[in-house]
Amino acid sequence: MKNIPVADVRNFTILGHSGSGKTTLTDAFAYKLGLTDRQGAVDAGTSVSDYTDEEKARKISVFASPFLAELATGSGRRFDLNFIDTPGYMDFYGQVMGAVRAADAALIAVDAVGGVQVGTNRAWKTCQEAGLVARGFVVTGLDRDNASFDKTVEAIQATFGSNCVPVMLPGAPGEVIDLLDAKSFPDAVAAQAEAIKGALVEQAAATDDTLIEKFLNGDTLEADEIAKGLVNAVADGTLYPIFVCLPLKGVGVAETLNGICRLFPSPDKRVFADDAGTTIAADPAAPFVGLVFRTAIDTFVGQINYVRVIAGTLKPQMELLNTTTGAKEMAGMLITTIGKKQSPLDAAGPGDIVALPKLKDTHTGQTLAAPGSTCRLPKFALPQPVHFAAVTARTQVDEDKLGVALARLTEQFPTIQIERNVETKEVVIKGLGDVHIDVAVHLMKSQSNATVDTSVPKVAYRESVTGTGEGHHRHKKQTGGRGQFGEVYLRVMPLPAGETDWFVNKIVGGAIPGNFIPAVEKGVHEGLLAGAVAGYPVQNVRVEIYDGSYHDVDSSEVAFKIAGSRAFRDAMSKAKPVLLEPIMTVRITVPDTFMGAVTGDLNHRRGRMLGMDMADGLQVITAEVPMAELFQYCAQLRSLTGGQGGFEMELTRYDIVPSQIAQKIAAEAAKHRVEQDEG
Ligand SMILES: Nc1nc2c(ncn2[C@@H]2O[C@H](COP(=O)(O)OP(=O)(O)OP(=O)(O)O)[C@@H](O)[C@H]2O)c(=O)[nH]1
Ligand SMILES: [Mg+2]
Repeated sequence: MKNIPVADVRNFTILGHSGSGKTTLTDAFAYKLGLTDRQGAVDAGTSVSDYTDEEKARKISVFASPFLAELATGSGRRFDLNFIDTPGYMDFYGQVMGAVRAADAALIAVDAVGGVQVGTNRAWKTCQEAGLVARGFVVTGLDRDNASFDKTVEAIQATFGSNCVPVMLPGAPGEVIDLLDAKSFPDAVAAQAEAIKGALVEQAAATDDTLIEKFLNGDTLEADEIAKGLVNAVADGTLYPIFVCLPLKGVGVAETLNGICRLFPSPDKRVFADDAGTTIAADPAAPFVGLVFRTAIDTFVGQINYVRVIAGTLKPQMELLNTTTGAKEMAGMLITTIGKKQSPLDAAGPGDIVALPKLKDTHTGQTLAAPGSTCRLPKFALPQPVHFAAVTARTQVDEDKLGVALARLTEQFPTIQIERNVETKEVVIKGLGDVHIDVAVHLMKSQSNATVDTSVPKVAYRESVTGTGEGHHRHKKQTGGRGQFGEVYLRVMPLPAGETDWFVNKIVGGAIPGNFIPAVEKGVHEGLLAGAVAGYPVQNVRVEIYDGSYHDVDSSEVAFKIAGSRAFRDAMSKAKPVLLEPIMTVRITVPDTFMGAVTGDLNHRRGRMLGMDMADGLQVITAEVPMAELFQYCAQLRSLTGGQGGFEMELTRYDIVPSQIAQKIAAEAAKHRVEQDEG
């Protein structure tokens, strides 16, 4: 395959709103390119792109799936084509972020019924952020009821600019019109077609002296000449071509493939730079540099890393250096995948995507390069998790496998975080949505045979005081021989902001001898671990010991420790104690029509509005909401907005839980303590 020059390599990622037809388009491409005998279909579970059990069961894409194919054009020119189909669900957005960094161009699928949606905007923005300049649109779903090509184009232009221009139009049923190729147009669209083509030809002619001469002489420019003139406009983002395709009917597929090959730039046009800003030329003879954009776990092969070759030529058995970690690696086999099918490759050059099985210690986002290289590609920031679930292994056997299962999850999804919370003693999986967590739990079972149950995580509450309280404990025990004696008086109050000195000894006259003070402090410290309200850790308090008494023979460290701890509990319960809860700042992005529903719902969640803004045609609501109210929020937001809303959140501070709710939590905690004591 590598006798194809870099100029004839193309590399696309297919992006778009969920359900906009990305995978259906990918299946149509794969079939047209001869990779499958029959066209795969998402609904029938035969898609070559949504081929994993998770994707087949849910009929949605979960992973970024690449494939490599060759296209022979009528003129005898052969293209080496790489595609990466991506998931539209926000839950799997991490996969999209890898794909946009690995591709030279983005094809954004826009469904002709739904038009421009939140996911369309997100795709565009992700490309902007990743510096992926060459973008185009494929209008899909034209065979559906209420589909409109013209309205879809209008919406695309209204959102992304008038330099989004159709290069194809829908024709008679079962036909499309390739504006560059067609010499004449059907009457129904002639005026529109002539106008668009005229503008495209003019734009193309302006890029080249010979073309402009031909154009001014009134000569007809050939399709390839027009395309050649337009490639640079696509490469530098002054033209975003719009294609039309009816993938389920096989209409427009060949024309779209042909169009994207001639209008989109080759890998030497997307400028990759290392993290020091040095450009990396797409030279097949240069030392190898590649980006790992996805790590997968394959049932048979184990770990597979998908690599986008940026420079050099990768060959089997090549020694490699992971320049991100410094680890030495060895490329064993190079493989290309289409669905479950894997075929060996003997070389991969700039622009190609190849899978490397069984690397030792290499993961998504890292750079692989020739030994001795110092080239490292810039890191990309991943979105923060918004949906949390506590997981519990069902049996001891499952518990033993839990560690490996969780590690495999984070390898495949760098957007998943695992937290072992010492306060709540729970293992919490954090992901980008409820579907993400659900997929994760299934994968733990299917890949690692670990069955886990999930539950809403416990909130890591804290406790503090709002007033001053005095407490006392006299610990006295006479058990045969030597007794135990220690008496402590202390005061608890809020710790003034900015101060750290929390334990103050105000004893005068040796009421408690100095050598027992550390024991009192230890006791108070123990008291801080379980506050007086509901047994949660106490923060931001100052403790002053001011009096006490001792016994020459019976006083001991143990006795003063116990007295300190109990006196603290006594004082805290009188110092207007409160329960504190984590408060998150959330940023919710929704189309205007859902504003009322979303803000109303936030009120029910004890949310406090901080502001509203417009960004990219959408409303952005900023609010503070207690974490306890957000555990199921992503499903709620999806149902409130029909999947059009998105949100992000971060921990801002701890704040006082309203007393009614605090009472319930305290009662719950007391019940739990009794159960534990009895158990
Ligand atoms: N009628 C019609 N249905 C389509 C078309 N394209 C896709 N569909 C259907 O729409 C549904 C979603 O299609 P997919 O190809 O899975 O969409 P997707 O964008 O890959 O979805 P995600 O990957 O989950 O974001 C499936 O039921 C497809 O059969 C089309 O052009 N016409
Ligand atoms: Mg899909």
